[in-house]
Amino acid sequence: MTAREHAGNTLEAEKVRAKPPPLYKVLLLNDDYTPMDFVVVVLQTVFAMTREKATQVMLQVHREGMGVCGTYTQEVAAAKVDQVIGIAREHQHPLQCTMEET
Ligand code: TYC
Repeated sequence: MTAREHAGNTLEAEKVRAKPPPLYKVLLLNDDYTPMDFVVVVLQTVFAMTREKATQVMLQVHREGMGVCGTYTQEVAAAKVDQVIGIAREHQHPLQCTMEET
């Protein structure tokens, strides 16, 4: 009897056979206009970073052009990208954020 056929265990068996979901990096992009302090607050708010971690990530993006904010499932990554872009728009900053499969 296969795992799929095992009476009463269908859901568990499907879980065992399922592939893990693909993961996505959320990437923050540099620009010349968004204030550094604003980027730090966005990273603390959306990605639950400490002020120190958020400052490190912001400075890496500022110096290197791009940085990783975190790795998430597709839905969570997309929601975080939307949140970052939404907060930036509300404050009329051009801050951009995107996601990429790991
Ligand atoms: N380069 C911006 C400045 O000098 C700061 C900045 C950092 C902007 C990170 C965007 O994702 C960013 N004010």
